Amino acid sequence: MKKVLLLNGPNLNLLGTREPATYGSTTLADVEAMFTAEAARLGLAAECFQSNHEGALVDKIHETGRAFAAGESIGVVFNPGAYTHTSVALHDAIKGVGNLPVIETHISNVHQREAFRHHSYISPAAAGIVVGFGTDGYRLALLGLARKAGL
Ligand code: CA2
Repeated sequence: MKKVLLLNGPNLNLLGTREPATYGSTTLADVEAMFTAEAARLGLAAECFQSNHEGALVDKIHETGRAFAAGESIGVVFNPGAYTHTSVALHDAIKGVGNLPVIETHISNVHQREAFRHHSYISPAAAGIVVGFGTDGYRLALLGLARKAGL
């Protein structure tokens, strides 16, 4: 069974506990359970990983790039959190591992928010982008990624 990675960046462990007007009341555990169930429905094994540390996210992208090259993974649904707007390292990691399909996903509509959220270092390296659908966006991103993989 091929794998799919749900990768969440800094502060997304707080999902559902604060700022419900912006991020909703669904917790990260809820999102991961939904993602795992939806992946299973598509015949995929989900792995879920969240970190507040940029290097840990870089390492996970490298690991998944190797799994993709070996035909063991279809790619990543990735919410890089605030690193979206700052991280050349994450941009380089995605580019550096080759063709790994990464679907950049944001819960909020970042383009409706502060100007500093309008630029993404991830988008030029992403295979697709989902923005502004709340936590449903993770499911939409998974469906798009699966479709790109021919599922
Ligand atoms: O809309 C998104 O998904 C974001 O990636 C979320 C990031 C933000 O920096 C991006 O601009 C857009 C912030 C994640 C913080 O998540 C929290 C969730 C609940 C309570 C506090 C923070």
